Amino acid sequence: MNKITNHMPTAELQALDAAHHMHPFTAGAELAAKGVRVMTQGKGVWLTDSEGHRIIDGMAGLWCVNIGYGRRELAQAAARQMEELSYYNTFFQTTHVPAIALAARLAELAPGDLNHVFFAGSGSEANDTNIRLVRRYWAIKGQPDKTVIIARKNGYHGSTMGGGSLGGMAPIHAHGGMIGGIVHIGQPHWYAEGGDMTPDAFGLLRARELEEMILELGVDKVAAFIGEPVQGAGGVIIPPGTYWPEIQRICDKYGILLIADEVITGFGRTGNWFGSQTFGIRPHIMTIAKGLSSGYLPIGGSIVCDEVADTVGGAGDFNHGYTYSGHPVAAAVALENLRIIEEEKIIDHVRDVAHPYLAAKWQALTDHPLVGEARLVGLMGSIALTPDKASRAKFASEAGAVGYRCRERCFANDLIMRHVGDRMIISPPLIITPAEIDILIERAWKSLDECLAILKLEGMMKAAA
Ligand code: PXG
Repeated sequence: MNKITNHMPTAELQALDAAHHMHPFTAGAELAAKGVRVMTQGKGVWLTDSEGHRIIDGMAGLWCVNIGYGRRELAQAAARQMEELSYYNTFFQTTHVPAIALAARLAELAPGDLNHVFFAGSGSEANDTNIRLVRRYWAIKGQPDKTVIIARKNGYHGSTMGGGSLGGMAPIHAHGGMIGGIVHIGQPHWYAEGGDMTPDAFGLLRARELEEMILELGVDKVAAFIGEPVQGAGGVIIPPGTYWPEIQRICDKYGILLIADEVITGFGRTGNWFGSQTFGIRPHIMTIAKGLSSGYLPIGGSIVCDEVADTVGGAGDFNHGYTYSGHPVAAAVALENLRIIEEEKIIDHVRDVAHPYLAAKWQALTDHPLVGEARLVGLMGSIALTPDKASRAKFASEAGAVGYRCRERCFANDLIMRHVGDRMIISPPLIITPAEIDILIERAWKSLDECLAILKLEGMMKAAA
């Protein structure tokens, strides 16, 4: 076969991709017919595709490229580590310097007594670790029946059998089923589900579903609760202020373990190192991935509190682990990424510059006829598209039909802004500048205008009955 390069015609790359590459969460045949988009380069917040378009990446890849694309320091860290020790495992009473250094650094960064790290290759794997870890913890404590994990509808925790089961997304459960011992309570999504309640009252109501579920199952059956500080893949659902304090109170009262899935919210996304700090959550375990390496290499993990780590570590082998747990090259790259976040004061930039600058412009999108609400925490945001702002109405069309049309306009305007149903979401690289935010917003307005025109043309500005 000829060498396949960036310089091949797009159509040839598309044909080869269609013939051989199965994409995640994608209708393969449909994509093959349409032709996939081919990305070729990235620098800062900018991507280039095979047609030469300069695209502003409002999603930081898949919520992960926190420091932006193309940083030479990370490439150099990887090269140095590959030459020094390209691989060794962390099983069989062995370690290496990158894993030691990264675990120690994460213990320093993580709040409270989250002092121990179990490494994985991704967020899904880390959540699978968490399932086994909390069940093992309670078994050692003499309560082997405490196995159930309570999660939330429309939560996302990955796409392995464990991660997909923790997630509360029916389309994922429909493909391959669920593992047992996981139940879901309602999400704190006031805009879509809060009706006439105030956001704060609704936040309390949804948090109290946790207490009801614990009482229904029996506290002697419940191992843990898991939640994302802010639901990401579910549509950037920022919970009402009452929600997390009430969840924390309930976890404390019944002594169940609290897992904060920080895969998206970690490493500066919400304006602090962790979303748990932004929302006042005191988890026993944090799931991390994505921004840990800014997506330069796959790495994830669980940051675990003293009590759980000491209990599990003090009771013989924990029969769990991955070939690539603490992979030295991924760990070296993650360390370099954390150094850059700290030394370049990227989280200060989010909190003091980029968030305030974007927040005003993001809020102003509610002046657009299609936009019912705009929410933003740190640099993750969403807008709700609606045919009727006053009633927060859904569209009469199938959920997502409008969002999809809006996303298509964004892509056509060289902006990556995604849709979840009929919500549009952003999560740009944390290094985005005010000038780049201006471009993002300008392209978002243009795309919304074009989307509105299309909806009118297609007669889709109708509210669901
Ligand atoms: N937890 C959370 C909160 C996530 O957002 C995972 C776990 C799983 O991580 P891995 O590394 O196994 O993918 C995620 C991943 C989307 C989308 O459509 C979001 C994710 C992954 C794929 C698609 O927004 N988040």
